[in-house]
Amino acid sequence: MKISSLLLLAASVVGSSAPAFAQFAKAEDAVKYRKNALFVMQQNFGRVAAMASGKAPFDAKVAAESAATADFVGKLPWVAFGEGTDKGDTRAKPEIWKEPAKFKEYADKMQLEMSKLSVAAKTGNLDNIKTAVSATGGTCKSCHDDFRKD
Ligand code: ASC
Repeated sequence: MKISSLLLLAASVVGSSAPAFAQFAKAEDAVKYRKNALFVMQQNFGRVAAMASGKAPFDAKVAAESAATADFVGKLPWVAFGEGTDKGDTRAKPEIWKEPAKFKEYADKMQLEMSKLSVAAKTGNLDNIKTAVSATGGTCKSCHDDFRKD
């Protein structure tokens, strides 16, 4: 085997045995990262949801921008749920690491519904937005029910 192949092999072995939060300097950073991403997502989703429920005046441009931001930011948290990030300042339940396939299914469903909300918001049609907000909110809730403390 060539030296370069050996080096590649060694790198992949080291890589696969490193903790999943290795892309963050420490587990604490992973927790902060996912919480901040989820917070920014919620703030943007919440703005659109407030318009959908009539609590805020409907502004099609703000709705479209907010939904697009929520859609993008909603893709970010998941990489930060690696092994070893179950402790500290987090409400994440241990079930996340016991049932990773189910957790991923919920996370994927949320991202799918959030992307549909972004499409709906671009139409500028409030009825479409209401339907998509409701579907998206349901995915937030079911994940919190099963995977978040309190
Ligand atoms: C939000 C938020 C949630 C969801 C959920 C919808 O704005 O913070 O967790 O919507 O309440 O049922």
